[in-house]
Amino acid sequence: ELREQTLVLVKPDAVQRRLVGDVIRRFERRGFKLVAMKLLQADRGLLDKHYQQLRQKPFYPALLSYMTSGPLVAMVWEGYNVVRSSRAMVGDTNSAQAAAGTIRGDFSMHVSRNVVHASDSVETALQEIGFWFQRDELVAWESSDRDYTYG
Ligand code: DAT
Ligand code: MG
Repeated sequence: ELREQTLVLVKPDAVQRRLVGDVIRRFERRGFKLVAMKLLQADRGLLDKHYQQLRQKPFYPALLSYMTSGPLVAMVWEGYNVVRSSRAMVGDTNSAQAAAGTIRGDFSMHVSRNVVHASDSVETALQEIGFWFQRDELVAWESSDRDYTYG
């Protein structure tokens, strides 16, 4: 499916550390297509939905305070196998174990400041994109290099 989409968040630590461009660059270089992007201050209501599976975890209060500590950048990337490929590019949840060459492995050391989010399945991605974006914020466009990035 060439139209698969995923949600990527450049988390507040990465915005503060001026890493937004580095994250975007990796997705662009891989060939994925940017179809939505915005800088915003997330509120608790949005994060409670986004992290609904984690609300009972002991670290959830700290995660909320980190994720609301400043602006973040939300993006939707599109392309073949983008959900799985993005997870591989992002690396292990725990930055201390993330492989070199991954975003977390190259830009962070600790699980509590792990720079980026990427959806973990196609179903989750659909749900998460709906939490962060209005339907009319996604832009449908054809990239001119299409025949050179897909066979
Ligand atoms: P991922 O972001 O790799 O999908 P996740 O969905 O399991 O990982 O958890 C979401 C975020 O919660 C993760 O990026 C960082 C934080 N987190 C997860 N496990 C944690 C832990 N043991 N201690 C502190 N923060 C944690
Ligand atoms: Mg997750």
